[in-house]
Amino acid sequence: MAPKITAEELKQEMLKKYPAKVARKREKQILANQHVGEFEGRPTVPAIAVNSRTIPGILSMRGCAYAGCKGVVLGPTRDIVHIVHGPIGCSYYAWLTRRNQTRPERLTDPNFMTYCFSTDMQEEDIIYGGEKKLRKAIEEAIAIFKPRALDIFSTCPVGLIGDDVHAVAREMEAKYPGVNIFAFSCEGYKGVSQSAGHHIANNKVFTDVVGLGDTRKPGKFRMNLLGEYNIGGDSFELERIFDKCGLTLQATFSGNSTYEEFASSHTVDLNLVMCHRSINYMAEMMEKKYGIPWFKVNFIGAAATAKSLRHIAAYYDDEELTARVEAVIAEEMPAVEAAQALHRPATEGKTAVLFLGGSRAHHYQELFKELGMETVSAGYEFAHRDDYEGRHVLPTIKVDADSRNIEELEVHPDPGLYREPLSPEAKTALKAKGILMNGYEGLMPDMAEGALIIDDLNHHEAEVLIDKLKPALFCAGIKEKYVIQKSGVPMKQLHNYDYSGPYAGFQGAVNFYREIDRMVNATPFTLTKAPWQESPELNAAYAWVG
Ligand code: CFM
Repeated sequence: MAPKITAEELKQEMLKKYPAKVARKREKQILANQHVGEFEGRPTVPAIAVNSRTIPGILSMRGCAYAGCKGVVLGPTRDIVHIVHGPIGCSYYAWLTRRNQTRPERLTDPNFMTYCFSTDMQEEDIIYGGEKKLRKAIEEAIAIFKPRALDIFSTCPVGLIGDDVHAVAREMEAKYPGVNIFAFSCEGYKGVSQSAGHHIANNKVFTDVVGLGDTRKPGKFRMNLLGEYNIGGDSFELERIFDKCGLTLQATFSGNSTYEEFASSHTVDLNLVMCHRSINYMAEMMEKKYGIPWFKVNFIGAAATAKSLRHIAAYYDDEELTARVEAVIAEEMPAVEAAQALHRPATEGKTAVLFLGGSRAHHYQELFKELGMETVSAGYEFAHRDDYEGRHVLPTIKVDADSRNIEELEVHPDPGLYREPLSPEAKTALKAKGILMNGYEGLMPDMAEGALIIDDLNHHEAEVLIDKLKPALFCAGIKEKYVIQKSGVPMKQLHNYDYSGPYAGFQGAVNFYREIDRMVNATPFTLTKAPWQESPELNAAYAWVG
């Protein structure tokens, strides 16, 4: 049954426990969704205050800039040696925990994914400097692994003591001219969340890798997929679909990717953007330098996958491609529809709440819609206003000191490689086909009015949500998982998929339906009782033994 409490009452319930100053800040970060106007045929929504510092002492779900740079954007690339300059914990706790899978073509192809490279900084290095140790680590890694490329990630202490990782990278590159060596100033504290790390990663990969290669994969329709990280095998499913459709995937940033694919990624005719938050910078910079157009896609949800494929076919405007895409959709959909028919009666009408990084709280609503489930509350850990409200609000976003901290690269057209971008008329024609070039419509316009939107959800607010909304399913990450389950609510990890997946594309949708049916209809946590709930007479009392 639908909860009786309104979004506004729920918000007040969350705020009432806070000291006045905290409540004043959170008040602007929690909103009852409303459609207040219209912009180009889509609802507009109220402005939400996001991408600002978490209040100290609050149990946030966020990660750090190092996580966004090393873990998220570069982590899934298999043949770059990723050296973490810092204490071992920063590396160890990021070691294979994100489930970004990879599949080298041949067994002999380099794959460093399972390794953990760290300079293991000690107190001594903090006091006397860590550059010497970093040089040694690079020499050792090159001697053993002979990589084409090697990158260095700065953790917090590196910035605090002033090690110059870029100077070390230059020096080492001079010593090993065959290896591309570059470094990231992605110290954990560099931004308010991992979002800063995405931007830092995009910048460096753009300046130091993209454009250096010329290994073009053959095909008539050549594209990159930006912002797909192959969690639980998602990229494998998308590669399967693209192959069937006759589309050439030159590079994915960065699921199942290689250095050479990044280096030659400027040779495509189209960029598809999946996760807007983590990679929009790359799409923008490639458009400015090479004239490569981009549009947003979503391959989470069978209907969304079909729609995105049709957009690609419509973009290329090729009869043969269009026919092939339609044939693939027709071939894939019966299995999806059969799975829907099987699971939907058991999931219909149930509710979900989604709190994830910067794009999945939106994308996954597609799959829940296909199960007849409603997303009653959602939000991001670190998204910006454009991800919530749509990119048309970009000119109104105030750049604060924390964001100014991250370099905004000045990019100019490449004199030899820049090709004429789409004309405004061509863009208008594409828009008529439903393709919004350089656009992203955002999470809130897509959600029902009255849904509660919460940025940077914390532990206290999650408890209120569970207590008052009693959702059938809570989707978040590992830090939240067990607390939520102990409250009797099934909890689905949508960062790492709970050791399952893929969930993207057509076969992924079938996997997801089965998993969600199982979870929302078997809730052991609501059936078991803790000993003190079953036998209240077991009350203990303090005793003083003198
Ligand atoms: Fe993009 Fe991601 Fe996400 Fe993200 Fe992430 Fe992730 Fe995520 Mo975890 S790149 S913003 S920094 S879709 S690791 S694959 S699941 S928080 S919603």
